Amino acid sequence: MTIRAIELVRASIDLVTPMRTSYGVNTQRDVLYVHIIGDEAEGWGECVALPEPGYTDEYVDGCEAMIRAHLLPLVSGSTTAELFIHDSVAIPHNYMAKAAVEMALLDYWLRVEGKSLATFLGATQESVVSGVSIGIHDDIDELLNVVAGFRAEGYARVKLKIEPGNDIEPVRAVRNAFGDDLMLQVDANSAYSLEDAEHLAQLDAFNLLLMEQPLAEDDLAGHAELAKKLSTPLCLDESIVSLESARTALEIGACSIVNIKAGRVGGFLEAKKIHDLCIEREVPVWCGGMYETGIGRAAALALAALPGFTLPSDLSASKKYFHVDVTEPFELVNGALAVPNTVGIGVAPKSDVLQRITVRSEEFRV
Ligand code: NPG
Repeated sequence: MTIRAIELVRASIDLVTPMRTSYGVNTQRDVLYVHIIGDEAEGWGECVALPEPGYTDEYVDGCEAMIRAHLLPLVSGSTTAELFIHDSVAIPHNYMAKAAVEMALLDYWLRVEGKSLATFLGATQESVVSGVSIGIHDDIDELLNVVAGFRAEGYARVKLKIEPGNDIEPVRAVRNAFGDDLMLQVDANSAYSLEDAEHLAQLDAFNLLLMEQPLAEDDLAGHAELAKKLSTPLCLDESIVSLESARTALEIGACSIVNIKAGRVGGFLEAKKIHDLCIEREVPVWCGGMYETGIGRAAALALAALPGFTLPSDLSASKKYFHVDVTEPFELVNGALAVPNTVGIGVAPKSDVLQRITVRSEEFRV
């Protein structure tokens, strides 16, 4: 049952649609995998960091350096995910780097144990309702065509990226074109300030499910102030990096909905704690996305299947992101994705695809 080696694999996989947000344009998914090789099993983790900092201060190259120099030395032949998280507390932040190692350890030991990640986390749903996140479009007719396409594919919920100058009009156009029964929300990725409160209040007219992260990641007080001026529920994403930050945000009224991403909070064990806190406080949660390949998507689906995840996720079908996914593709069935129910994360990379997208890999004996 001993872990013998850990491989860091860098791969590059083209995105079907270059995604533009208030941080910039992503045309490729430059991804880092953590691959654990043991006597009886293998485990896979996917680092969700993007090529450049922006969404948070982490980025793929930085995560790789952090994992190689400071996190892999914490892993011995018998290190479990729980022990790794305990020992890595001494290293502040670096949530996405830690989460990638934790995920690989969870996959490895759950395969040894013969248990699925979904069962381990306490999943109660066999499928997860998929929403779709749509980047900023300058042309409204083009945006309406994109929304129509996803609606035709069966997506139950649409999330529109917004930024100053690209907000009220596109939201109004989508609401008018698709009617009130379309579940619709917006994501600002911190593009606004408290001075924009009156402007943002115009969005209250469109019956949105939520407004995600309008202000800066560290501005919890500002979000609490803004929440008093809006009827649209505020949801935090970038601001929620741990159980403690989730507790503080809820205590001061900075949000009434939480977007949970295991990669942003340092792993699935912390993500479950945040879920459990939100259930206790009757705060709805949903699972955000980070353009994961099938490896990360499989694990995120197990998390999104917990009972408190009552709002549609950003976990869309593989073909929204990649022409060929690194695992068997996740496909939308009745607006939802099936939760993997076999041991570990339930998937593994297809060796031919992994070989084709791999840029470089490095193996470390444990
Ligand atoms: O479908 O996986 C996906 C992407 C969902 O919009 C999405 N992610 O802020 O949640 C976000 C957003 C994002 C993440 C944007 C990272 C930019 C970087």
